[in-house]
Formats: sequence, C-alpha cells, structure tokens
Amino acid sequence: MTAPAPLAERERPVAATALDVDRLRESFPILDREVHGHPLVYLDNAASSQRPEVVIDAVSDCYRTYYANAHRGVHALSEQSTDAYEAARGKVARFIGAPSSGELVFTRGTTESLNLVAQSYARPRLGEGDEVLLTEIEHHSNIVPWQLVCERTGARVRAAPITDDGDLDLDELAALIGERTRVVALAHVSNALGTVNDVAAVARLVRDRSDAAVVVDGAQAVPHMEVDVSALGCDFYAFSGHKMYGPGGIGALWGRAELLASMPPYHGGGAMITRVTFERSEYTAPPHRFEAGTPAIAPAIGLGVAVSFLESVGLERIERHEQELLSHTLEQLNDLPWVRVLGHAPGAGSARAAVVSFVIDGSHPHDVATILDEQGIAIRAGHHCAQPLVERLGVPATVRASFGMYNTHEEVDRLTTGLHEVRRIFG
Ligand code: C6P
Repeated sequence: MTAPAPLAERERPVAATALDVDRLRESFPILDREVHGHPLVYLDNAASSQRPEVVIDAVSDCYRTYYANAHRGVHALSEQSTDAYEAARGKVARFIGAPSSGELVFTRGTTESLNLVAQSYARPRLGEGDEVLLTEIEHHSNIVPWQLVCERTGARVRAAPITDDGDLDLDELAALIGERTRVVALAHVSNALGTVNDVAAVARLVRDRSDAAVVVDGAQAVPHMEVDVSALGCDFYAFSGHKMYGPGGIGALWGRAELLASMPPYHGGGAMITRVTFERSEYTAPPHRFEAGTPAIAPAIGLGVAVSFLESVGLERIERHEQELLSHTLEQLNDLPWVRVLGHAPGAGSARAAVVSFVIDGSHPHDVATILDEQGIAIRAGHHCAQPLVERLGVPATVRASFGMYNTHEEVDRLTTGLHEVRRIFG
C-alpha cells in the first residue's frame, strides 16, 4: 500500500519564470490575516516560516484518513503510514543531495540533530586535550551541545574568529585546525546576520589539515538556497522542518553512511533494536537506529510535502527573489542615518542571505519590535540565540527582519514606514 497520491497533485507548480509572489501568497492562508488592524507583514522567517495549505492539508489528511503507528503493524493503516513516512524520508534526502535515504535521520529539528552528532559521533571519539572547533557566528544550538560533550570528555571548544562585518576569516580558521581537532562545526548561513559561509572551502581546509568531521548547521540555508551535501563535502548536515515551510517538531540529520554506521544509538527505545534481552540489546542499522520510539509520522509526511512545494516553486527563483528583497531592504535602511545595519554591504564580503540585523540610535530593539508589532509587522529583537556573536559585534541586541519566499517589496516599504514611526516616537 502506498501513500495517498492526491496531495502531490494538489501541489500547484508556480509559474515557470519569475516568482509570481501574489499567486504564491494565496498558498499561505495565514498571510491573509490582520494584526492589530493592519495586514500582517511577516518578517520573522528565520525564527519559523509559515506553512502552505498543501502542508497543512497533508498533515490533516494523514490524521483524517490513514494515520497509525509506523514500522509496527501489519494492518493496512500502519503499512500506509509507514510507506508515507519512508517516502517522505526519500524526498527529503533527495532534496539535499544525499546519496541515499538511509543516510537521512528524522529528528525533532536542528537542535536535536546537532546533539545527536555531539553525543553519538563525537563523544566516543573525544578525549582529554582534543578540540572541537566552532566559529564566532554560531547559534547556541551549535555551541551548547559541544560544550556538554566537552565537559564529559575533557575536550575543549575553540571558536574561529569572524571579521567586524561578520565574515569567517578562513586563514584564522585554518590556523586553528591542528592534530587535536576532531570536529569542525559551523553554520551554513548565520541566523543573525545572513552571512553565507563557504562550507565547501571550509571542508577542503579541514580535509587538508586533519581528519576532523565537518558538521554543518543548515537551519537557515535549506529554505533559501539549493543545498547539495555531496558537493559541500561535509560529513553531517542538520536542519529543521519549521523553517522550511514544513511542520514543527520535525527536522533531519544527514550523515555519511560509514559514519552513521559507526555510531552508537543516541536514544534507546522501540524501533531501534533487532533484539533485546536484559543483558544487552542489538541495534538496527541507520537511520532507524537513531529514531527510537514512535516517530513524528504526520510531521515527517508534511515535511516531504514542504520539500515538494519548495521544489515546485524552485530554489533558484526563491533565492533570486529573496536577494531582490535583501537589496531593497538595504537600500531603504541605508537611507536612514539613524539606522545601523550589521554585517557587510552587499558584494563586499561573503554571500549574504535575506536576513537583516540592525540597531536604531536611541531605541532598544525590543521597543522597536513592539512598535512594529502595533503596525502588524512581525520581526524579532534580541540576541537571536547567538549571544557570543552579538557580544562580538558590540551590541546588546539587534532588530532582525528575515525574509521568506512570500515576502514582497511592499512589505519592505511597510517596514521602512514602521521604522519612521519608531523614530517619531523616540525622537
Ligand atoms: N533559530 C532564530 O530565530 P531549532 O530550534 O532546533 O529548529 O533550530 C535551532 C537553530 C539552529 N541553528 C540556527 C542557525 C538557527 O537559526 C536555529 C533557530 C531561530 O534564529 C530560533 S532561535
């Protein structure tokens, strides 16, 4: 028995050339709503994006028509759920260029994926004096799991410096890779600044100098650009469904087959064993070895549909559109002398995704967020779970506008108008 087909047919491909944003927006029911009497302007996509109707329907259809536990029953519903769950794995694996769906582990998201690598891959390999090399731009999810594993093994965390504009300094990074480096873990795209790290170049540097594993936090890359893990040359790649127009509570970890095969389980429980006695247990092969307990079946199926949706819109077109929004935003903000944008100017350093962090003279970012919210504009203010980065940049917090495929130039203009209102209030 196979997964229900009609949903895939309902994934309407959007026009072939430029992105038809008006039509695209019709796919996202929430974008129609008002906030505080204003049409919603949703610019908090780095925190979590919104979902298209096909994803909402896929999850709902699963629960309405064929849901049962996966991998556990011989009855029709269980087989149908299992098939749909495994089909989603195949789709997600193909989407990121994984050589095989067996290398794609479903997790709760980026955070769990990175903890899994830290505990199952790194912990058995780390000892006193070994090093885990991170960068100053990392999200807490790519810092704290490594601290936890270092505390238990005697290894230590080091951080490769970034420039004042938020670019990774590859020479400095190379100089920090030594014979004790066991892991190099970095973000593909910074959630706070949008900086796109050249992961392929970093992976080459690491390979030339050590046999450390290259672990990539892809949370902010996968929804916005084509990702091919094979071409990147990394060993692990982590991402979250809720940032890529999919359901919450689901994400994935891709890992090289031979590495996954060498790793002990992260969690113990049902579905990850072949035999259990009170003396010992034997474990299944990856990916199921790392999916103990009943998985998030409907969310995984929804993630598969989100991936099909992204493919139907086209990553290239999404990236082009978001780059236009980024340029438009930077042009507008650069005209406001009381706004200071963090990160480098477009074209001045490494590539930049459509995330814009800034500070406003005389206004705390949280007050800015509140005044924008009163105008129906959702942005995020704070340290964005990247406290070492924000400290490195010498600011207490930032205002962050982060864009998605459905944002428009008019929404950028609404943001600018909103900032003028902030200025009027704070003088
Ligand atoms: N960043 C933001 O507003 P989870 O929560 O596991 O889905 O993702 C964690 C995570 C890891 N890495 C990066 C680069 C991220 O941006 C995030 C989530 C959100 O920036 C929430 S803090």
